[in-house]
Amino acid sequence: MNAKAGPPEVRGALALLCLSAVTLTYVLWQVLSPSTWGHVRPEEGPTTSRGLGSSLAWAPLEGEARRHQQSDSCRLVLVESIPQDLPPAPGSPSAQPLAQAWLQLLDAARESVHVASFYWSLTGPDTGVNDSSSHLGEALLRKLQQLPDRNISLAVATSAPTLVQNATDLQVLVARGAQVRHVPMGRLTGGVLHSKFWVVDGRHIYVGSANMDWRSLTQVKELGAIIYNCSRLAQDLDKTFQTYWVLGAPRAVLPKPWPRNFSSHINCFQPLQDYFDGVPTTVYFSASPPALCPHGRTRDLDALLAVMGGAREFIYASVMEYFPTTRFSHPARYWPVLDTALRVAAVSRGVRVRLLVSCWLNTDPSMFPYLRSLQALSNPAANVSVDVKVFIVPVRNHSNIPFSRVNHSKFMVTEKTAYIGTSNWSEDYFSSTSGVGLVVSQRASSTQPGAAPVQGQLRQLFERDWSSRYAVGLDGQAQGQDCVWQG
Ligand SMILES: *[C@@H]1O[C@H](CO)[C@@H](O)[C@H](O)[C@H]1NC(C)=O
Ligand SMILES: *[C@@H]1O[C@H](CO)[C@@H](O)[C@H](O)[C@H]1NC(C)=O
Ligand SMILES: *[C@@H]1O[C@H](CO)[C@@H](O)[C@H](O)[C@H]1NC(C)=O
Ligand SMILES: *[C@@H]1O[C@H](CO)[C@@H](O)[C@H](O)[C@H]1NC(C)=O
Ligand SMILES: *[C@@H]1O[C@H](CO)[C@@H](O)[C@H](O)[C@H]1NC(C)=O
Ligand SMILES: *[C@@H]1O[C@H](CO)[C@@H](O)[C@H](O)[C@H]1NC(C)=O
Ligand SMILES: *[C@@H]1O[C@H](CO)[C@@H](O)[C@H](O)[C@H]1NC(C)=O
Ligand SMILES: *[C@@H]1O[C@H](CO)[C@@H](O)[C@H](O)[C@H]1NC(C)=O
Ligand SMILES: CC(=O)N[C@H]1CO[C@H](CO)[C@@H](O)[C@@H]1O
Repeated sequence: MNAKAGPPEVRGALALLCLSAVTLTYVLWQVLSPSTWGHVRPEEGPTTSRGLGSSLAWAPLEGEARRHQQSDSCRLVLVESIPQDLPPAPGSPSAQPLAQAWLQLLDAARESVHVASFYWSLTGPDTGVNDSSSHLGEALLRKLQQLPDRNISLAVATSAPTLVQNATDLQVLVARGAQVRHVPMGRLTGGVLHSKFWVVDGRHIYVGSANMDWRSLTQVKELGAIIYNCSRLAQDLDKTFQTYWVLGAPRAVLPKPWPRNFSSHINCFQPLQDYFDGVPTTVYFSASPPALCPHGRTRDLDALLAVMGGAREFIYASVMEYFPTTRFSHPARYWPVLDTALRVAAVSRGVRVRLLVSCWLNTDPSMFPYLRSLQALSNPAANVSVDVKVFIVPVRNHSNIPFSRVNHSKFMVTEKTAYIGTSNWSEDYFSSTSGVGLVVSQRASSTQPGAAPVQGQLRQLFERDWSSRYAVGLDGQAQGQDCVWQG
């Protein structure tokens, strides 16, 4: 299957989305240079990933060529973590448990595992916590340690400086033969490496909100996707991994421009078109910040604007925090790009907007005026439908575990498209912090009536959360001072 095999009507719809994003971006925010929106060049010849370091076992060119010819049959599965003692209502939809999916993915590995993660903290002692809920993280670390014994190379890109001082995971893995690079994003772009994804054997992918942290498996609400047997997409995402790898080398500088072999041919304008489990699918990966977007790579912010701009019925978004400002520069600068796109959708196109924002012990109360401002737009009489709720994960008897009991998910769904990302919604996450976004759209299949398109599945998960007892309106108990669940 190749890019031309996809259904033309889906391709047309996506191109339109890109165009509306261009218009929005252009009009709204002059900082975003429209020059990257040019059409990508046709195939630039076979690319290889051999630059990853000669000692790494990587498929030789012939192997890659063979894999390209092999007909892939991509399969996408949504995965999630639900914090312990927070059972969803009986009969409510759920995705595959993340821990199970990660362990299976490592079992399936044959040649190589590439992992990008903000930080690592897979064991209880790393965090100074003795709690039985860390056992899944510890099992995952053991399986990662076994990879070199199975003749599978393990390459890790993580943020420098190290966030969790006492974590020993990476030393343990290096001792077993893993290659680790610490990417000094602070020096390079003023941000952090915040991406979270895996590329396995250049053919399977994980992407989502979870870091390599045991709490992501049992104490934090996370959402992600695994795509199996999809080498063209996996090799495209691996190019983003390669950008981190290059920047993690000693004394690395930001290439300007990036060499041509980092260019992407799969993007907003030319998404991959394929049948996923028989379902016609268009899909691409975005990246941030712009400095880490080689030619042809759609910027994460543009991807979000394209998805919002394409919505005609609804936009449901679940994010950890929502600030139409910068977060890390002082004084904060107003940055209304995403906020405006939501307002435009609601007012100009009558799109139903729902925003679910996490509220936890560390939530900055200065977020609430912005949420109330968005909510204030709601006017049913004029068909303007905007609703904001905050999601509070009850701490229950888990107060011994720091930085947990929070919804960390970052996703958005419209009637057309699902977006799964790694960025908080404030300016810094798009200007200096590295992240990736998965943008995917499926058409209900006439031959496989049982298979719900991914945007339908994600909508169900959103609606489950939106209507759960832990999601409360802004006029409810959460006034911004108190994100502790009272119920
Ligand atoms: C591109 O080529 C350079 C030099 O050979 C190499 O270091 C780099 O890893 C390559 N990039 C990709 C994405 O393969
Ligand atoms: C290990 O992997 C490399 C590269 O994939 C391969 O050439 C070699 O034969 C493998 N060794 C074993 C013992 O399987
Ligand atoms: C990290 O290690 C130091 C020294 O061993 C210790 O004092 C500190 O409590 C540890 N921190 C955590 C979070 O475990
Ligand atoms: C952890 O807790 C268990 C029981 O809660 C206890 O048996 C064990 O000794 C503790 N381990 C450490 C290292 O404190
Ligand atoms: C991937 O494809 C192989 C055959 O090429 C198949 O055996 C395997 O089950 C597929 N994996 C998944 C998870 O679909
Ligand atoms: C996102 O925002 C929260 C605050 O709500 C912050 O603690 C976190 O570090 C940010 N980035 C991540 C990891 O999502
Ligand atoms: C609101 O939408 C309904 C149904 O689409 C329509 O009948 C009605 O005229 C609209 N009202 C306004 C004020 O636009
Ligand atoms: C927390 O409560 C659950 C039941 O709600 C119980 O099974 C578990 O043992 C408790 N954990 C601790 C550390 O008290
Ligand atoms: C914002 C968000 O995703 N909230 C969810 C957090 O986790 C619980 C448990 O699954 C859900 O019910 C919430 O809706």
